[in-house]
Amino acid sequence: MTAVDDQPAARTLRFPPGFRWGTATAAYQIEGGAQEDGRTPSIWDTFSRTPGRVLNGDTGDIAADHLHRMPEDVALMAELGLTDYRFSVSWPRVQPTGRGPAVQRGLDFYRRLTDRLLDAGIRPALTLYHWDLPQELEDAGGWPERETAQRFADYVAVVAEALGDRIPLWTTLNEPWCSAFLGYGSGVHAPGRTDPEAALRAAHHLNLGHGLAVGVLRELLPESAAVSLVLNLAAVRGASDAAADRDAVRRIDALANRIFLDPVFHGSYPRDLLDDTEEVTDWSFVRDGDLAEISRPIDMLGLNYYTPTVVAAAGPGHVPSGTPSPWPAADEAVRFLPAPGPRTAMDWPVDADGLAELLARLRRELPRTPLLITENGAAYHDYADPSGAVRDPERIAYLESHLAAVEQAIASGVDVRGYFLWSLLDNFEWAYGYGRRFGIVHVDFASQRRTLKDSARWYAALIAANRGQVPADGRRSRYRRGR
Ligand code: IFM
Repeated sequence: MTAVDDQPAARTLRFPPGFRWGTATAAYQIEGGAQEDGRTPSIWDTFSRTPGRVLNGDTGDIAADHLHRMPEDVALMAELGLTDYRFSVSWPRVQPTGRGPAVQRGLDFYRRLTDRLLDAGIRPALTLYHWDLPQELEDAGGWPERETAQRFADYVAVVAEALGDRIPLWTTLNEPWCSAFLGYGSGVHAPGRTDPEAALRAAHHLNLGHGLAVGVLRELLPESAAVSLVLNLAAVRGASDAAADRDAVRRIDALANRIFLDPVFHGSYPRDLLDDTEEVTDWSFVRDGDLAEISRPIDMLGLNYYTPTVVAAAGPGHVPSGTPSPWPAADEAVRFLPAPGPRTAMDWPVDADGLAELLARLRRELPRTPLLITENGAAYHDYADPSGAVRDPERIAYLESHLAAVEQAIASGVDVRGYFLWSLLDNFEWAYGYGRRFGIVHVDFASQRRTLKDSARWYAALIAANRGQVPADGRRSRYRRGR
């Protein structure tokens, strides 16, 4: 069965043979089963149970019930024609206290998932950390403490020993910027701390955890397995070309991008970052040998992109917002401005040029590193109409414009190997709970019924056209109705 009838993809977006067509998810956002098989709370269980932290008091207790519906979800992926699927392992499900031996029942879920994917001809891409730190490790200090990086490396060994023979692509961390700066700076993500120094310490220890994990993976995985890191790099633009606005861009670029890119790819922290933040920290938590560890070579870089960031110099009379900032030491100096254009349900401007800008930059700066788009997508307030269909033309337009940017980037020489749409299923969107829907598959959270949205059919048609399964002649698609 396929999600497309015999009609072509709506546009003749063309990608090289072998391009990976995926979707991405994360454990806490879809799995549910929060108390099953010996799983203990992660920082997100604690945070979501804290009144006022998550919209409507939602938690990931049940989420999209993927823990129990995994076979159905893999069948959906096969129906869409996906070649790849990116998921994350829940640390507290496989190593509940963040220390010691693995819980086999926890690991078994990921073994079954991997086997199902491979049986369906879908390549698994495994992310080791997508924000669900075991609460016990947070109680011991969390990512601001060096010990957490070592705990992470030990957990990585547990997962690599169990699944190393079957997973071709491994990612250490997903979006360490969010873990460090939203988790410990602005506090809008778990664990909800608001301490600029802790945020910078966390960023370094996440980098260190990544480097230690790369070392472990190189030791335990077959040579054929690829190792990567996923960053949500910011496409930072200045409000004008004035020197002060350019300096605001430089400052945010250091805190959003170069704080990860420089140590990972060049073995150093940017001088301007250290200078900008000297009133917050002296960076003495960076020890001899750390940067060598962090800069172990990786095989690929994953880029997550949603929307650009526009900044200006704060200027005279600027009053910082007064709410805790995710940008250490930048609050007094930088103003954030809305980008123009239509917005998604996250209130994020739709702007595919930002993706093009980042890809061009990565080609200039890291010409020998293959890239994957590991997340890209949009939230809209989707619902099933009386006929049962879920119409999401804005999401299709969003995806089409961003995939067109990727197509063009490849044509201009950027080495992009694949695209993982965020997300397969509607899911727990962190502080927005179930109030934002990113899926191309609609989930009715009361019944857990899955319904393909129009965007899923559009994506399936595009994949089929590119995999040579249907002709792509530019005619408008007709998608098979209903499931
Ligand atoms: O849902 C998140 C995902 O977990 C990480 N990247 C951004 C997505 C949308 O906010």
